[in-house]
Amino acid sequence: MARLPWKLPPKFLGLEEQLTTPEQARVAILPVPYEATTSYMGGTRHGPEAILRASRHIELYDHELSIEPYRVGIHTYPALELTAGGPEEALAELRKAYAEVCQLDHFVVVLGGEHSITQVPALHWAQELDGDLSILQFDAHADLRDSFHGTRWSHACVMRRVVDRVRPVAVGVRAIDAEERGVIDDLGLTVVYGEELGEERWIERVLDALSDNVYVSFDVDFFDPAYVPSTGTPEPGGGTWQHAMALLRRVFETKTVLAADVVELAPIPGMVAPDFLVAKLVYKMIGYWQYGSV
Ligand SMILES: [Mn+2]
Repeated sequence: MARLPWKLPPKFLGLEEQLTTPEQARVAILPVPYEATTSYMGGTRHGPEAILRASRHIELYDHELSIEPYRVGIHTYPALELTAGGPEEALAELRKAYAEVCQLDHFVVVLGGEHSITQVPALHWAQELDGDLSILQFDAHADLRDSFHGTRWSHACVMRRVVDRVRPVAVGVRAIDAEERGVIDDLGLTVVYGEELGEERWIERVLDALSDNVYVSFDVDFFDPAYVPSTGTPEPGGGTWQHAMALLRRVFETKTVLAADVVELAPIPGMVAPDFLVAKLVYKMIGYWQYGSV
């Protein structure tokens, strides 16, 4: 029976069994198709599945790094179905699950789902490191509102929920309100706005602002909608693939990146290029992590 062509549960890259067991793998993918507070276009609950599907078509050799990053082994967990009983309960479930997953010592990449889930891994690592952590936030938005559409647990508030314990350094920001501008100024947060991407020393500004230990949170609306229109709130004037790669490479080379998430992909049926881009982004991060950790 085992030899019959059963449909397999979706696995990142569609790797063979021996490279995906939790014992063999050094990297783990945790799909969290959570969507509760989306404010404009929905569909981010389909993000993880689209990323996993697209990942099967990625070239496994990374010519930039001259390595085959998949050889470190990548375990893909089944999707976590968080309760629909409210954001606080859902995040509590995620907190428990994330803590258990982290016990296995993998480099864990969470696939969202909406951005509100980031507060769980960010606070987990902040606690582990006794506050010696910063967040590199790729995002069109600052997510620093105290509440949004009546809830403090919205995707638009996620950095405000963590900012007193972990310092975010945001890149690609181009849609904020006056309250958020006030928080940025009051706390002296470093923000690289959309129009500043690619400016002289923009990467050094980010590196200088980050502490040695970094959590990477990648909201795919960082990208210009020309690259990724498939997201909840697409904003013009975003970053390119090259911006993201140039910064990520330097961060993984010079900092200790503990874990990451990639959130807010809301796939558009029939449009595969953004799904593929995001899947490849995850694979590039795994490659940079491996490269940076040798
Ligand atoms: Mn965003």
